[in-house]
Formats: sequence, structure tokens, C-alpha cells
Amino acid sequence: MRIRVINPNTTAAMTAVIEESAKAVAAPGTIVEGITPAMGPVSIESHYDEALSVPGLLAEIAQGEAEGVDGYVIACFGDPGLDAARELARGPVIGIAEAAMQFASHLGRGFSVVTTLSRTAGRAADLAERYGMQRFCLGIHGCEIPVLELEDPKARRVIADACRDAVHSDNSDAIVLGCAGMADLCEYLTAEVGVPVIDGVAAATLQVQSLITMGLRKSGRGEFARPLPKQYTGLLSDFSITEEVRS
Ligand code: 5HY
Repeated sequence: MRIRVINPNTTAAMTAVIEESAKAVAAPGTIVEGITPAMGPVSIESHYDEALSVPGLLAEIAQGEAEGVDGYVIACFGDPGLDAARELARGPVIGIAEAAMQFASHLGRGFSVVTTLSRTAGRAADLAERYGMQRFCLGIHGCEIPVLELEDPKARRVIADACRDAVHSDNSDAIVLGCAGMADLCEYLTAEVGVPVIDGVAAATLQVQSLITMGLRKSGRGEFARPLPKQYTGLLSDFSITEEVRS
């Protein structure tokens, strides 16, 4: 099977971190391809960034469909464009926030989310509500490290401290990493903090792989059926839906 793991921001170094995390859990025979869109923000830290990441993401979903890709991971904690991607794709599409929260909910009474900037906490809270995870999500904490500064060696200590503080202040049993760029810190943070730390990239990859293994695809009827044929104009003209495609 082929799983396309799409980083909705356009920083290739972050895509490499994401791809490595996905490949680490993929089964033999599962091809994982990390994708950096051709257009979009270099990092996603606001609603504006998130909105403008969606066209580039959807272009990669459309390309995957043309190539017969079996399923997709949206590797950004805001799960941008998830519903639109599900309309375009025949196979499963899973966001890392959705997958990480679901995995964490199996591990204790509740989890804390530790993310980059506090300004993104509202989006994470909205997603917890949408996914029915409110009763498990005991707190959402920013460590005020911009997405593109996660590579700084000092960042991991700041994040570890934020995780420890979150576990104590929320009395939580697990940590959900609130950024795809933290995927390579999962092992270190698990050792430092002493509770399960969930990387949504690995979790989403395993969920997509499991659904495909079970022969399950996105439902072709109703809300997530393929979009109706429609012309788009201007810079979006390439996104026109030209024909009905059997899902
Ligand atoms: C992410 N931004 O996973 C989110 C994390 C965040 O560029 N990739 C990004 O800070 O919301």
C-alpha cells in the first residue's frame, strides 16, 4: 500500500522529520512518502497560515489520487483541510491531532496537549470538541517556541519542562505533542517526563494503515462524496472539478 504523509507547510526539513516518524511505524510493504506542497506558508501558527495551507495540501491530495495512493495523513496539528481532503480522496484521510488524541484517550483518565505558540491553543480546543475528546483533554499549553525553532537544541529542554508542568498542573496521564515538528522528540520526552508521549504523525500513519489493511475506504456517499463539477477562476483555476469520478 502507499500512504502519502503531507506536511501542509512548505519547510522540507520538517517534512523529513515527519516522514521519518511515519516510516518508523509503517509495516513491511507499506510505502510511506513524505510530501512538501509546492505552495503555502513555511510554517502554520495562525488561522491565516492554516487557511492558506489548504490549496497546496489539496493539490497534493489530487496528485495522490491521480497516482493511486491508498491513504493520506495530514501532518499538521490543526488538521487543516481535513474535510475537503476527505471529499477528494477515495481512501482514508486522517489528521495528526485526531489520531494523537484518540491514542492518548486509551492510556489514562486524560491527556495534556503541549504545542508551540499559545495562540494555536484555541484551534486545538476546537478540534478536541469536534473529535469528542473534551472529557479527555485536560489542558492545552504553548511553550512559546515558533514552529521553525524546534530544531534549536535548547528547544527540547523547554518542551520537556512544559510537558512536566502540564502533567502536574492538569494531573494528566499522557502528553499529546501539538506539532508535527516535535515528532523526533517523542522518545526523548517520554524518557524525560515519565508518561506516554504521543506523536500524531505515527498515530495517524498507523490508523490509515489499519483502515487500508481492513479494506476500508472513505464512504463515497453523502457529505464526503466527491465535490460536484465546478469551475474555479483566477489563481484557483487548476482546482476546477471537471467530471464526476466514481469514488
Ligand atoms: C504543525 N504548525 O504541526 C503546526 C503546529 C502548530 O507548521 N505544523 C505547523 O504550531 O500549530
